[in-house]
Amino acid sequence: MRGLLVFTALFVAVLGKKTFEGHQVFRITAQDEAQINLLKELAEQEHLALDFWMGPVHESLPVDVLVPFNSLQAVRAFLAYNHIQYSVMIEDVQDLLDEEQHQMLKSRVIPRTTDDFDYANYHDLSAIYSFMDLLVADNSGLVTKIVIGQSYEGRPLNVLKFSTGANRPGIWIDTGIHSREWVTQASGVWFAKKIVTDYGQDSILTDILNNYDIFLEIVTNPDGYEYTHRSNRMWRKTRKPNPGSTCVGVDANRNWDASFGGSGASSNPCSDSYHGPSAHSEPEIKAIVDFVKSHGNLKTFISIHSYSQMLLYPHGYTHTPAKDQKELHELAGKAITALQSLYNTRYTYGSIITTIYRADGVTVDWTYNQGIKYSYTFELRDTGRYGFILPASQIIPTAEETWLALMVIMEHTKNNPY
Ligand code: 0X9
Ligand code: ZN
Repeated sequence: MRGLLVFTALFVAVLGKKTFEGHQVFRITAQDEAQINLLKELAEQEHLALDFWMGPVHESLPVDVLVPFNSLQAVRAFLAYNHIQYSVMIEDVQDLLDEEQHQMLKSRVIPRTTDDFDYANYHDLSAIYSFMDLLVADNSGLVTKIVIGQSYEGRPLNVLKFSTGANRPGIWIDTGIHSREWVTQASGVWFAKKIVTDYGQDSILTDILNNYDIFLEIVTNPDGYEYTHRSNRMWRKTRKPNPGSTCVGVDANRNWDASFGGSGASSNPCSDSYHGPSAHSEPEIKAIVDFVKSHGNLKTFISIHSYSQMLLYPHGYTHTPAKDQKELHELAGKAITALQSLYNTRYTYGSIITTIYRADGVTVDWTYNQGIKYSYTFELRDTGRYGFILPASQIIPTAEETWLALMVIMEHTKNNPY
């Protein structure tokens, strides 16, 4: 196993991008807990190198899994033998990735202003960082770029600050903490442009920005994001090596000091939900922790993921309701109603543990426990047809509808000071 991992790592390092020819994504529908347990056993077969995009957790949620070409026969046989139902969601993952690359090559013109930027396409890290600089240059009275730290590989952790006055309470939004969730970074870019366009035009946003600063970290995991472009499109974690293991990276959404190390995370460095050696071990997370503490007056914290179409609030680690559960639940309902009004995209909502699955050490549990009442996390489009490989044609609709939900939460924040 170790030999295989070393070989794969060398392969990527020497020959470039990992390919997914003939790899498929299965959607598995377990009928009962026994089948869920069988799927958990399947997940532990490390030699199959399965990438569970969703689950397995409980019967009510489908299990999506990326199956490498060389493991297809074994997985099909296992499912058939155990009478577990499934369908093939993605016939050939590489076909989708080729199409995604084809779309990206179409917009290789370098924009000179943020009006020329191709919002309907995915972009690499340098293009997004250039976008931030253009936005600041064009809107210097409203936007500044602050660097809250450095990634493990030394990249700046850039945050856009939208502000119209000193000493305001803050609203935080982050996208891309999981690097492969590309529609989130792309939506973050669109939000940034939307804010500068609507300030002074839209009365509600203007009112929000006349009373609150908005902080937007678009590429929260820049090392991972660069890696998804250069080496492995399916990379989720940070890129810090794990001493004593050939596996790299920590799940940045399990690394927070809120029930750190609990059962909704993995202690295996090779797992995609590895919590890391200690809470806030990842520089990308420590930078946000330091920022939140030194700011001291954030009222809202929204961490954006994909996919599943969910709006979630604390907790991830316990069924004990958050003390603001009623208000958080009602507000989430209003936010998803607004979201749905645009393109009829349907979301579910509730606490993390009841709506998706138990997850320990997640961002918004930490921020909520810090006293940031309006702590939410989104899972954007879709519900699994394309999963993390959402076609670029859906970026703008996704961002537009999500913005309506964000506005509901931000306006509620403004109208309910605490
Ligand atoms: O496993 C996760 O971290 C989240 N799902 S994802 O596919 N985006 O990785 C779910 C955990 C709870 N949700 C959030 N805190 N966003
Ligand atoms: Zn995620």
